[in-house]
Amino acid sequence: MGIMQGKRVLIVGVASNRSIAWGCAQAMRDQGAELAFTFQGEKLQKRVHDLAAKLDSDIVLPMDVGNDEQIDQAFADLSERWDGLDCIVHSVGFAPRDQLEGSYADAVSREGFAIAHDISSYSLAALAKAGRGLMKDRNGSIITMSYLGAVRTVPNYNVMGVAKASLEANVRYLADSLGPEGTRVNAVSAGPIRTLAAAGISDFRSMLNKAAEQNPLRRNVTITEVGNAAAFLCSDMASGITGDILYVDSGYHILGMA
Ligand code: NAD
Ligand code: 0WE
Repeated sequence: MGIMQGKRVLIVGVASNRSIAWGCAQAMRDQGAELAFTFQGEKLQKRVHDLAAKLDSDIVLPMDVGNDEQIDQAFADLSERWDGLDCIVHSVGFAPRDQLEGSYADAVSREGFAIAHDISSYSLAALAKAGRGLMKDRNGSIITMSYLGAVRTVPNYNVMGVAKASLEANVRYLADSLGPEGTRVNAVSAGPIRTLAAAGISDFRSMLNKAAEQNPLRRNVTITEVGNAAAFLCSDMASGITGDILYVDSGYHILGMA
């Protein structure tokens, strides 16, 4: 029997079969979870619908995490299908493209900062609030995806790093707030992976190569490895873990010097 048998999971952030959210969905389905999915924007509807079907799910709901009405509608629709919810996988990040190139002080703007923090950090709290009723008193678990740029500077990551620092603090505050009703909140901090969000980041390939040369395992991580760690954190195997950041990065973050 899988470690997520009988768990109902909402997956937020599938855009393709390379998405980290898709790795989480596959790992959790393998461990026995039942899945529901959301998608951002009509362009992704068919793609996410077809992917969901591969994991035996026909619950596919529109949700832009920047829009409170869409968040409320998605959870209202979900509650018509499920009388409770055990896990939320939040795998969403966004900053306007012009924020992610050049020196931080040159690139950052009030608007870019606001959008990055709204979509990449506040949205975790928004989902936790919207899902609170369905998740209460079920030993539920919420996870999100972070990156080392939250705690160390990474060239060009810029305001996304500031937003990930906020996301990680959000994990701690939500964990303390929702712990009394049995809900745990954690993050996986993943090493670099080629996904749509990474496509078009200039020199992403050389970042992947450099990380793989330097990290202890001498290779990059896969969405399967991130998904397996996510499944663990969402399972009752991790019942004592909340408010924490679990690195799935081939050990890169331990290095003091390469
Ligand atoms: P991805 O492009 O496959 O996924 C990003 C998702 O965010 C997409 O599904 C997109 O639709 C969604 N999204 C963006 N804005 C949204 C909005 N307003 N409303 C709803 N959804 C929205 O890329 P990914 O790499 O799988 O990214 C998932 C998460 O993993 C992000 O938080 C990212 O920061 C994080 N992460 C990525 C890497 C990496 O190297 N790829 C490393 C560490 C952490
Ligand atoms: O979190 C991320 C990427 C998030 C991201 C990507 C984009 C590209 C398209 C956020 N917003 C946008 N906006 C767009 O318009 N990662 C951890 C992957 C990533 O992105 C980088 C990295 C790494 C690693 C950008 C610069 C430097 C390193």
